[in-house]
Amino acid sequence: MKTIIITGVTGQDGSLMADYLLKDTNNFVYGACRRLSVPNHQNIEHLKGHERFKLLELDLTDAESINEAIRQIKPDYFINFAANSFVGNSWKMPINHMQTNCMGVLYCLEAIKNISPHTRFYNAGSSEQFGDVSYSPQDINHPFKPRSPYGASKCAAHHIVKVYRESYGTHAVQGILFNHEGVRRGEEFVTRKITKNVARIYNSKRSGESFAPMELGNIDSKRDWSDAQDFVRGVWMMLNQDSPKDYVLSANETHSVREFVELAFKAAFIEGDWIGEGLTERFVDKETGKDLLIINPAFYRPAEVDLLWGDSTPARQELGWTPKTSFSKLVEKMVASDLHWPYND
Ligand code: NDP
Ligand code: GDR
Repeated sequence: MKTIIITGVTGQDGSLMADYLLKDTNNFVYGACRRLSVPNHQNIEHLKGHERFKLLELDLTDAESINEAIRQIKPDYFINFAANSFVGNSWKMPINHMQTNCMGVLYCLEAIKNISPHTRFYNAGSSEQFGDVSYSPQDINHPFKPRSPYGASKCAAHHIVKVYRESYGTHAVQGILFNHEGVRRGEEFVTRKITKNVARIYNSKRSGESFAPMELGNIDSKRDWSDAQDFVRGVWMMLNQDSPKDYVLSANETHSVREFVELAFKAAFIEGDWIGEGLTERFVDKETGKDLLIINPAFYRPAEVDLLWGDSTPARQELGWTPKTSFSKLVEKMVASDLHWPYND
């Protein structure tokens, strides 16, 4: 039986990875999460009591808790999905981002090197490392040009993973993953914020109540969005190569926030028109003439990554990884979930 520690198991990717790995009866999953006064375990509630799933207390900023977990379990795999993952927050808490997303990774690598060198390590890299991009689509060779403290913390982690691999032979891989979403996505991220707001507005319209428009920042930035369920499969494939190699995972297409908004309202049978420009631009309901969306400059970032567009050809060719969910299906699935509508993939 393979033993696997997953950090960040309460989050989107960690909980999906736990679900994915527990389908195989040969895996035992330790879900690592930190102590919170009010636990937020909704993504893993269904796993409690599972005979091959156990919770483990671990804080990525506390080296000793990582050492202790690795000392006790000596896992076959250590999948690190824990991070302060919200880019927008990273200007407000840059030190926390560096401590969690970079120092935390170093603590894991040190523990594996010293206590359990056979453990295979995955670290969650990000397309934010490419930042102010030089060319499109971005592949694994694209230079790192981060635009946020979050992006910088992920670049630093990337370099230290490579150093441990080359210096100590640690079986450590790092996926550079473009944006991936789903029904467990945190509500601050733009996709989920949009689908939650679309559901709220739909329900208000249906019951004849007035509604406030949703408020977004830069609707012209472009992202390469995929389904997180497709990505956890790809991560597991990366970890099971004979020798470690980093890969990009992406849909290989890019869409603006504006397009996501249009598709999300369409999925709830609400049609709108864009009116105005810049900070006064609005998305207006064709049926009622009311504002569905307005721009709020508070949601702009001090520095923006305008365009991300990935090239995951090597992962597709060498690992045999193929994503299953299209962009439009992803939007429909997220809207249906927030509306509590049935949805078949
Ligand atoms: P989430 O924000 O959904 O989950 C992050 C997890 O990290 C949560 O479980 C959180 O726990 C945990 N965490 C945060 N700080 C600590 C800490 N100090 N100690 C222990 N656990 C901690 O992120 P995702 O699942 O979306 O992303 C997973 C990883 O992939 C992250 O590293 C992210 O940066 C990276 N990534 C994500 C992409 C995406 O599009 N989703 C794209 C590229 C990279 P708690 O519940 O206690 O807050
Ligand atoms: P991102 O995701 O920064 O790409 O990081 P996010 O959904 O936060 O932003 C995407 C784009 O939307 C624009 N935007 C807004 N974003 C938020 N959150 N809220 C708004 O109101 C809003 N209005 C416009 C942003 O400016 C941005 O351009 C995600 C995270 O999962 C990271 O952890 C991961 O590494 C990267 O994806 C790849």
